[in-house]
Amino acid sequence: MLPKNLYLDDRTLVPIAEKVMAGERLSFEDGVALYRSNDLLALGWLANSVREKLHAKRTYFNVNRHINPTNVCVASCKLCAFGRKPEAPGAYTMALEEAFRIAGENWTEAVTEFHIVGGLHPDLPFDYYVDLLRGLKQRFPSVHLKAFTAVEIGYYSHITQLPIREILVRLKEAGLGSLPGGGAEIFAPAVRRVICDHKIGAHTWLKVHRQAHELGMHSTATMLYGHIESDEDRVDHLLQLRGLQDQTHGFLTFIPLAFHTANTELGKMVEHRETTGFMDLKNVAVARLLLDNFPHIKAYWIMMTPRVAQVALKFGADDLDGTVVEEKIYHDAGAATPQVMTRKEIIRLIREAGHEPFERDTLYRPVQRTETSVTVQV
Ligand code: V47
Repeated sequence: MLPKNLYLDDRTLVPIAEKVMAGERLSFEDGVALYRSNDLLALGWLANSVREKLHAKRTYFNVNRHINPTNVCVASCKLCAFGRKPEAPGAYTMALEEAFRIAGENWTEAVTEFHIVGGLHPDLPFDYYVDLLRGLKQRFPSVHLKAFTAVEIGYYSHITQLPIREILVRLKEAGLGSLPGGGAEIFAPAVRRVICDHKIGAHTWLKVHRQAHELGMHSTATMLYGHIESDEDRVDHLLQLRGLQDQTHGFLTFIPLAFHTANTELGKMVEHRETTGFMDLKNVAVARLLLDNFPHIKAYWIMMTPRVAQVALKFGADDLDGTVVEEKIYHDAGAATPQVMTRKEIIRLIREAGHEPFERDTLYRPVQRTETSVTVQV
């Protein structure tokens, strides 16, 4: 029996809605049917019912800062506007002292997380990254270091000829707290060959996260949508993530990422400019429904705009990504969103949606603030 207040315009959703209400796992075919449906309000209603079961009206956010130590990259991914060849205009690499200075700049709101990702630099030794983490940890001991995508970890393994596990162990010793979810893109090999030919494949991406989980670290997962992928590719991607999560339970959150076309080779291959609000909300809702073993779904406001991210809180998302401060990957690709949002602004977006703001650290533990101190409740 479906609840009376659920109105299904698209009757093909009836069996899926019954499964969701009974807490049953959805299949590959169900996932494709969800993507094919244009009954966005029904998808949102269903995803919101799952979200409310898990988190009621609580909406998480964190105060973080992104640091991109270099944009120099040996890969030439068609999806990317951020990477540069070493001699190209705009190429930069931060000296360690510069990265430490930037980390502490405008310290108006004590951050609880540094989110650190960068290009695959041809000349920087692995020790640069170890020293970066160690130096940040020494200077900012209370800040969680969420650093290096699986693609970067795979690259460090390649340049050092050390196994992935050894790379993770050394970075963990230097202060690594968890891995961000970037570089996943779309796992389907045929799509990957076009959009990010030089990147590690799905197998290695999943292996890096599996090994990080086995070493006791958490991580996040992403999916890049809105380019040449099909509904089936997206569902396959989500179910591969769900499969690993069944085994390790190490993923904290899933973040759907909307492709931004400007200054990218891939942008020239697609007909549209940007994804639509409809598509953004549909991806949030479908992710919430398929990823039944992921505790959180994040609406990354930088990518979907604060306006759509706020609405996404009613379509399955329970987390707004943080204050960010300076963002390069999306802004190089044409994002018109601001680069920083204050705690106050994030709280307003959440309250206006009728939700309760909950400041978290990277591991979703509550953060308590006074005028002069920040403490994480362990
Ligand atoms: O891996 C690159 C994507 C990712 C473009 O883990 C692009 O909490 C759109 O992973 N258009 C990096 N997307 C960002 C990322 C992320 C962001 C926020 C939170 C977390 C988390 C992770 O951005 C890349 C790639 O998938 N990306 N270029 C582009 N033109």
